[in-house]
Amino acid sequence: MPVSNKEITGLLNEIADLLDIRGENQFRVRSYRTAANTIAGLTGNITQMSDDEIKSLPDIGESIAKKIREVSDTGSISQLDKLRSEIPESLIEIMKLEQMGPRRTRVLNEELNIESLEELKKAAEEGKIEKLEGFGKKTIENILKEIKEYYRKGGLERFKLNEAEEIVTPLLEYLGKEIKDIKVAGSYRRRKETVGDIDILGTSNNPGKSMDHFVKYEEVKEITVKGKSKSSVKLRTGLQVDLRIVQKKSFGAALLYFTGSKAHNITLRKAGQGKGYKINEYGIYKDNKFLAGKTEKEMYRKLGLSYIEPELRENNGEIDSARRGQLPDLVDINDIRGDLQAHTNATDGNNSLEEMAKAAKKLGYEYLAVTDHSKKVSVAGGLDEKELAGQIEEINKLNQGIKNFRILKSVEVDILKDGSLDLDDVILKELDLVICAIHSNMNLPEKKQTNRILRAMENPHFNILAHPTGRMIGKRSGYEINMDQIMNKAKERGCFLEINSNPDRLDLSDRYIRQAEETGLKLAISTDAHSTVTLENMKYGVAQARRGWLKKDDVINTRSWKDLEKLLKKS
Ligand code: DGT
Ligand code: CA
Ligand code: CA
Ligand code: ZN
Repeated sequence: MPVSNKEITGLLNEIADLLDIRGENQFRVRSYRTAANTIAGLTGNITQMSDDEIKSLPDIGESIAKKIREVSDTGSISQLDKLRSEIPESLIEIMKLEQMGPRRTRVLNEELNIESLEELKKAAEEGKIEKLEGFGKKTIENILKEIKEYYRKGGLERFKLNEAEEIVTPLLEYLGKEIKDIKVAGSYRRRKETVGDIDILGTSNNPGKSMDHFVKYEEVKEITVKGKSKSSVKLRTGLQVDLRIVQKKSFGAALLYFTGSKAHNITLRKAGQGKGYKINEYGIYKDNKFLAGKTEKEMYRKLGLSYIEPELRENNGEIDSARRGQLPDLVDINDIRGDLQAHTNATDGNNSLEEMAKAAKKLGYEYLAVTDHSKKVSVAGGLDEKELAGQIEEINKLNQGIKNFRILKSVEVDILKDGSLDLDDVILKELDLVICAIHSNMNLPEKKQTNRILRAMENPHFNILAHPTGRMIGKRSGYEINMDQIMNKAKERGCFLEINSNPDRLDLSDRYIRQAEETGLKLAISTDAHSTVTLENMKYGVAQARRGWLKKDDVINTRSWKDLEKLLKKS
């Protein structure tokens, strides 16, 4: 089997992280990340391409091409092995905390000589970190919380949803040959941003044989438990998978139980107790009499509740709402009529304007906003006013040739440090919509960072705030900002916030999405695609929106362009 694109992407990103911890030149660090990005957007396996083809890819030069060849020939990259041996393991552990990432790890290492989680914890508790720029009170609290969790679980390795999906999809296909009614439960089914392990349920006439089949899967590295009703394995990727074979009459009860969340289950059980019911993974019982268990729907019905979608099962009031019959009718992927953030090869995307538009149309969309970066983001080759004007012209031409589809003229304009926008109003005025975002000075103190965004929203052309918190899942926690103020201002100014569907971001969080909904602020779900392939990430953004209780009407890109256009018009 050739080394997969994903493995190579992982290795290149790791090189970038390690170089970043060491404080190497930022252009060099970034060159590995952009190369990794390019590879992630490819459809075919990169190791099957010729050297010349590899070098002709955007952002992949001679030196990185060599490393790709090295890993495909030998399975490793000597430079990475060297870096790994030079940088203390304990420092890498720190970097992997969601709140930390390479940048913050370096700062703490340089300023306070912190080299381990123990030292980090001590410095945080003693108030030493607060004095450094970019570490607010909230951040430090979160760091401490994360360290506690780390010790509790004996590690933090969680998989991002897309990573898990890539591993789970072929496994399900394999299991399907021997096992019936296969269904993934757990956090994966609830569509959390990351999953700790995978919980699979199925039924079988011959459980022994089914379990044999499971543990013989070629990706299994280690069998932890093997029984007739439950087996657990660790895959080569490090992901743990639990498989349970259950009785048909208990399938719904098991699915409900193992989908969780634990907090949802506990509240549900309490609700049942009020009616004299006992609920477990086999069914609902009263005085030892089996009342329900075959499907989740009948379980909920028996409890006097309407069906609760898995994305809502976090014990955030969904059970009360279900009792009152007031659960929201959640937005669905089929409601989405267009994508409002995508990049082309005019800046750091992989595909041309035309390729992106065609791919979006093929997904059944009516429109796609092309939102290349502005000039401040020079590493991505951001557009200046003149270049953007050129792109506008190109879009006008292309739009004449495409039927039932419209490329929206847009830009992802940088919000500069003082809150002004990176491009002249004269050109912004020509666009269908303007997406605004922060890509620099991410460590400003809360007040400054918040005011920067508030001021930007004063600009009459500001439509959508992209990746509003700037968090990167597993890497950094986002800017220090006052979200109440930002949401209120957005509402007052007729601006919208984005749910960025990139599985590395999923920005906003479910909690902030819910807050937006309660504020009466509508949201856009966008992919921020940098290739035709990643346009398909919309499903992650929609899942995130559902986790934040959004209905179709709460999402602006469920509208036709005609209706959306009206919504974007500002006084
Ligand atoms: P993860 O794997 O950390 O991403 O999160 P989950 O939610 O998949 O949790 P996991 O794999 O530990 O367990 C799967 C489900 O099983 C969980 O969502 C709810 C249920 N469950 C596990 N342990 C308990 C428990 O002690 N009590 C109750 N009521 N349910 C539990
Ligand atoms: Ca799980
Ligand atoms: Ca589990
Ligand atoms: Zn961006």
